[in-house]
Amino acid sequence: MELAEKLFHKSRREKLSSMLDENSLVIVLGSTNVARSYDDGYKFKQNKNFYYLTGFNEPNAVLVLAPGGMEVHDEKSKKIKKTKEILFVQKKDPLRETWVGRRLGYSNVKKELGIDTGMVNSKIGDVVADLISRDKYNKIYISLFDLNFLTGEVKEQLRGFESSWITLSTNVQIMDVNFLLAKMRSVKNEFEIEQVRYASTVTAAGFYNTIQMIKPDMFEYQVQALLEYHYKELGCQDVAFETIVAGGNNTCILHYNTNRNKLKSGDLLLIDSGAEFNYYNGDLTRTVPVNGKFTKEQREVYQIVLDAQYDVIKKIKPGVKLTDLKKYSVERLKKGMQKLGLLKKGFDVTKYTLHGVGHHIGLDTHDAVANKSIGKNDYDKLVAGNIITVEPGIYFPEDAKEIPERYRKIGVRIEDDVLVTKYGGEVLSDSLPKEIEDIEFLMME
Ligand SMILES: [Mn+2]
Repeated sequence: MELAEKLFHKSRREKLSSMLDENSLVIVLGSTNVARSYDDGYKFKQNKNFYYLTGFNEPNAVLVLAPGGMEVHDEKSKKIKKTKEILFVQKKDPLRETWVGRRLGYSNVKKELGIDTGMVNSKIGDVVADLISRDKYNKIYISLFDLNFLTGEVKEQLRGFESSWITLSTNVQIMDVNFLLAKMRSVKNEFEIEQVRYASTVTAAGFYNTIQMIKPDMFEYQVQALLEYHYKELGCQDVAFETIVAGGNNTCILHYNTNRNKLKSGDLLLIDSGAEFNYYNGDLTRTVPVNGKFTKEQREVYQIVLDAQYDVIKKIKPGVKLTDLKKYSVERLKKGMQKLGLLKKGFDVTKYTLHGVGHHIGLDTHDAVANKSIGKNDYDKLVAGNIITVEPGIYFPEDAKEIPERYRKIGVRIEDDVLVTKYGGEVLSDSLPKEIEDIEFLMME
């Protein structure tokens, strides 16, 4: 692992520890493999909170932190060792490694990852039981969600911990660690901003190269193939989420990713996709005419969405509430629709705008961060270091009888990734055109 990465993950462990009492114990579970069918598994994806704290990308691993220290039996020196962090990893296994992939092994944890102590994951149950029996820790932080979905070898090991929960809970506060990590993850530091910037820039380049090649009668999945080819070609290892390539009426299905239909001349095509770079995500949407030329009605609806998007981005700065941006966006879209005479009295505009104006983005596409205002905590207010998407949309599906027919089958969404800085919003995906003339020019033969 590169030094910058090592230091980043170390800084996250230190930050989390600094938020806790001396008598706290934190247990963060990594992901396990998930079955796909018969003997085939889904591609391994690490638990994002675990990745944030470790940068480690193998299954069946567990991180234990004790800000006030813990004493454990050291496998290397055979002595009692005082440490603040232990990473439990899979045992070295030459046969399994030949079939499935290399394993780091506990003895390489410190050198490779910069985490003080490495241990084999078969010890996790005994170590946790031993630490708890010492009556030193009165707060234990763990993710209930991850514990609930835990399978495989670590699950077996932690069974004792789970069954001692009831007697443990009268003396020890058991709390969810996700809340603390969600607060931390909402503000990105320089290292993270660079990761998202890269993912977003590659996503923009992938869109740029792909949009030029779109022709009527292509299949949606063929557009997807081009896009994903460019992501990998430009150095991103994966997609952030299942790519959405939606033609015609499919533009009105928000998370359509079947991608099996043929694109028809005269229809719109909505592409919502992102590249993933070291687990950090981009997330962009462009809506383009399949044949390279917007119709009058498509153009009218598109311009409303584009104007709203520009106006929302202009409003972004520290202190502004994300929920207010949403209200403002819906208001702008509503005005645009009224101007075109598309909103009859009594109709609820949100029937056609469907979703909010955006979300935080980072290790998760819809980033698992604190984003609400509850009590004294106001995470709805933007601060410098947040990265959000801005993605207003209007959707008139073919069965929207109250909308004139020529406007139906038109779904338009335009999405960019925006970094909140103290000066305002910086659009990370600025290199990708979105003006009508620029898109038509890009699609010209
Ligand atoms: Mn999005």
